[in-house]
Amino acid sequence: MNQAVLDWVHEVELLAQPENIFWCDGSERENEFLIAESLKQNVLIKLNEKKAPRSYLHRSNPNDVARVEQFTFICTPTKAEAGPTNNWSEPGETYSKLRGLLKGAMRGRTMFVVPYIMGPPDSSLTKIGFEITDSKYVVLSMRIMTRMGEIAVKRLGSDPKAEWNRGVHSLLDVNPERRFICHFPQDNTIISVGSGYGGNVLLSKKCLALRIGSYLARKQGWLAEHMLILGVESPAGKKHYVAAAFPSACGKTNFAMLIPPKHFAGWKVTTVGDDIAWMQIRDGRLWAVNPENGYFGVVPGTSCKSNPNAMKSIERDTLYTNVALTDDGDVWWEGKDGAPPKHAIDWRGNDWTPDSKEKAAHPNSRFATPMRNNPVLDPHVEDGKGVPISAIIFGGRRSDTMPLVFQAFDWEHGTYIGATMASETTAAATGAVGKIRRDPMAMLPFCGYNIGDYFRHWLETGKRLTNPPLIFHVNWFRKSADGKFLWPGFGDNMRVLEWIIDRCEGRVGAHESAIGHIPRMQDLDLDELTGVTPNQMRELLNVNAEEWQKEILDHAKFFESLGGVVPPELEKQRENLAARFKSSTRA
Ligand code: GTP
Ligand code: SPV
Ligand code: MN
Repeated sequence: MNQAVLDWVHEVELLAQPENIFWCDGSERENEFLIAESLKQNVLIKLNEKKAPRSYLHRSNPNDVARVEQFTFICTPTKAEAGPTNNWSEPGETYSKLRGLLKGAMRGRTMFVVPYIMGPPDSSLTKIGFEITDSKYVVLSMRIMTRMGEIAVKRLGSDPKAEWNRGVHSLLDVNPERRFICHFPQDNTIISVGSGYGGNVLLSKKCLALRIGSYLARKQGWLAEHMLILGVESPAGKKHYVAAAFPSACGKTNFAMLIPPKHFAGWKVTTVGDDIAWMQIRDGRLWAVNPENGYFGVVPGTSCKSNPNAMKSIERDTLYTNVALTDDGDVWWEGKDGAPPKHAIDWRGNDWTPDSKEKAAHPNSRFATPMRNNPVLDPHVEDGKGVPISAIIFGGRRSDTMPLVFQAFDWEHGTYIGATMASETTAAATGAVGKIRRDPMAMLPFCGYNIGDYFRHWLETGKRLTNPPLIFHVNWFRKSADGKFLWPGFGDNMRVLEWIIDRCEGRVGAHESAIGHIPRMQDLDLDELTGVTPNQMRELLNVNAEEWQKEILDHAKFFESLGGVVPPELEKQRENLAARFKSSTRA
């Protein structure tokens, strides 16, 4: 074992004083042992082996069911480096505070050391991490979500100067008052205490792959993004890859596993990743890898109708968190196929019937499942050089203003569209749900440095691309006056994806509007689309000048709220946008 790792583990051991240390090797035997222990200690409930083979249910503390953005900190030497969108705290003081909290925190408990890599084994972007944790649930989840064990130890080797991420996690007493998720980008270090849930504690994911990842990406000239990656093959056999940034719980997993409607016979969508993309420039193009090895997906709403590929992926080997347990040992959630069970145990562990006021599954209940279970896994998912990206798509939940789809005029305009995107908030983070907030590139909670520098990094990246992806914006969530979704979404999103691919191939038309290129009705394949009237379709594609006046004002307010860090190119983009509206109303 690398001496630097040994020294660090020893240091944490002296501080947290665990009863013993368990070095994880990622083997099957180890997995069986940890599951058996977790069952004994009620960390896991075994599900009915016939209905959900090798699958388990975990219930988190009801005070601990989502990411906590208010307790997430970027600890850079200066506040300016963290920028206006991050909580900042001074590194020295923060280390002291965390040391105080970790002192003796693992007494009488086992301290696990989890070695893992993020990225395909032969990618130049791949990163090594070690996570120390006192949670078996975290170890079992990391085993699904990352390439865990020996592979990381071998890759690190014995060089004491080799780069690797130090992650320390302790549950403490799972108390929101002692819950802190702290990142030290300069030290490649993460310390997370007081939570046992998802993005707060699976340190590989949002903490390393996005917050530390984005910091490293800027330094090293690549992009770490909150994006799915999918492959789409036409009946003629031509394949494109696209990456899409939608905020948390806004449809990435669903889009990445899309099954085209019957009318699109011969089209095929394959998944490279469902949450995170690491992209680098080669031959003037962007190439993307998925650093993860599994999916940590939203459960409610997942059904054979909405996402059959996700249903197949979670048929077995799945670790569920905060769903309901049926009397026959199966899992249930709101939106699952079939009638609700007459009785179940809800996510809190209480009796539940269809008459209950409470939800059976928590709105942010999740599955963790290995990506190899995905029936449409892309064949290039392990390819270290990644897949070439033809289009980047931004999108969010907007009940008004944003049309179904539009295309940016160029990279700089696309960067502006990403920088000003907004969405209604969801249950993936604690706090109000359904409130509109600006969420640049879906990275608001995940950009590990100053957002102004992040925008600049996007603009710079564009200049280095001779064959840049085209940039689009989509909105699956526009609503009619009576509050219903206008667009059926899910598989029918293929109709929009086809237009996007055809734009990349330069073989379909569009109308040039003030906000970008928008398909005319005849540019979209709407054959056999049910439930959308021509009027609704017009509403979906409509750019309402009044709504956009408000939107542009809100962009200005947002940029202003960032306190002068926004690059002038993007301010100019807003002025151009406003000017295009003026000239189009004059015309
Ligand atoms: P994170 O894992 O939090 O990053 O979320 P995600 O972006 O992967 O979102 P996901 O695909 O899990 O979808 C979240 C919710 O949005 C689920 O309840 C879906 O059913 C719903 N959803 C996804 N796609 C669509 C769509 O096209 N239309 C509508 N109306 N709902 C959708
Ligand atoms: C998200 O919130 O974007 C997620 C879930 O993917 S979590 O891993 O909890 O951050
Ligand atoms: Mn996510």
